[in-house]
Amino acid sequence: MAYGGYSYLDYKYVPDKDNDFVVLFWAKGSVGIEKIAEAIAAESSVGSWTKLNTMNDRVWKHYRARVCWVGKVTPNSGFIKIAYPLEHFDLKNISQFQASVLGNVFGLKELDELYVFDISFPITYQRQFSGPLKGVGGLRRMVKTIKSGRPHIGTIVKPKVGLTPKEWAHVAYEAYMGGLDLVKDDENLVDQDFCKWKDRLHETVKAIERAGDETGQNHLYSCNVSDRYSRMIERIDYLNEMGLQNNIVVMLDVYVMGMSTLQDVLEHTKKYNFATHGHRAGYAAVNRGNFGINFQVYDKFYRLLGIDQMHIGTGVAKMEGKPLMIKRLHDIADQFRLDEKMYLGSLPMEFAPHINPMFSIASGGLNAGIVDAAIALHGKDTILQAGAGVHGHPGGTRKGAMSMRQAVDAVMNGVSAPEYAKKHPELAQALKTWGYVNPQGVLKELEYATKNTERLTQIALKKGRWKMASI
Ligand code: RUB
Repeated sequence: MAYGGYSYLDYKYVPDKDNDFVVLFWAKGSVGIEKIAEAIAAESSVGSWTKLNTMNDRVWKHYRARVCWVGKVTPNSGFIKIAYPLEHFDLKNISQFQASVLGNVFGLKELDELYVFDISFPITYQRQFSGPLKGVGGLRRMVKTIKSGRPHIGTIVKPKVGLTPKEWAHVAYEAYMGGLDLVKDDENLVDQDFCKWKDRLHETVKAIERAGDETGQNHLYSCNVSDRYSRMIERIDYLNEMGLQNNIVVMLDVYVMGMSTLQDVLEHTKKYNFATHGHRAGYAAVNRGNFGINFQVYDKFYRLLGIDQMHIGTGVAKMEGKPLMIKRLHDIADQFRLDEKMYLGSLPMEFAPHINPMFSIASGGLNAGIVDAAIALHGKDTILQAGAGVHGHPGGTRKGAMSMRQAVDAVMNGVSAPEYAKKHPELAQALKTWGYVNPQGVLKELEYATKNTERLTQIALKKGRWKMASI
């Protein structure tokens, strides 16, 4: 078996966790799966469609990719693991990494499907990165929740766009007064004419001060600075001049701005000691179809680069992502060792000890009736954000915020939301409006997966990507 004159199959090769990248693919095409695997390995490392007169032993020995495993599902589809040596890459350059491993391979015409499930990053590579500055512990210190250990609660001001700065800040004030820790811009609100960035910032700072005087709490504002690089830097400089480190979390639309830009912006926020908030709008364009990249790959990059709090979906509400995948994204954010404990679809990996955990954000379609289920899945080290679930509450924003806070307090007191609602009218009204999602459903799904790891792997190997439990 060969592609372009060389064979990349090396099933005896055992990747080295310190020095090899391993990429787990799903592929389907018009030729045999082994040939597909070789084509991917060639195009993403040293080869091409035909033999090269310029190839030599040194290049072949040091820089080629190795197909170390093929899990055949049908003659022309299956799972593939490919190992890439550290020397192959320009280690300080994420664009180069993406152009290699996540680049031309998606365009090979023999392929009908190509999906990158996961990448395990070797420890030596991880040393290029500094990870989150604040992470879970730092953000908890800002909001003073270290002792209680409760989830943080936030809201996305709605409507997404259109409110004036004063209107926007008034909604923020109401949310803080209802007991929320965090208010945020939506991903598509930055500096539009109806709500200029600086005006909104100034009004919101006033709202934070006013609410803080009344509640005695430190409130946060995830302030969206996303734009071209130079304007983001100007905005971050301005936030620093205002000395807002204690209340502002610099919000970045991380996926759309690209990894290399993000890397530079995060150096800037870290220099000024700002916490950061990663919104992932757009990621699903390459996550859901025949060709794509699973979000767990990005989530690992965002932690390495140093986002402090990061959207990962809810698993129980409006955005895609089954509970098993959400659980995995949590593990990526807050664990140091990722086992292959669940099923085929993820790779084991260790994070370097200096890479702090990241705070995961559950957001998209949440309301007080879903909080029990969300905490059952995400645990308490999570940030629960509800937009319409706060501002669509029949009693208005403040009562919507209260209902979210009461739902979290219920869990912290070991009581179900319907029980707690008997003495908390705002929560009762939310449950009456949107219903209650019993956490047992999600708990059962997780328990089944944990007890049936091998079975789920066998199902994946027999039926392929589209029948997998996690995707
Ligand atoms: C939430 C919302 C956010 C989503 C993005 O609003 O619009 O942008 O969280 O999804 P609402 P994700 O609470 O009204 O649904 O967090 O999965 O990236």
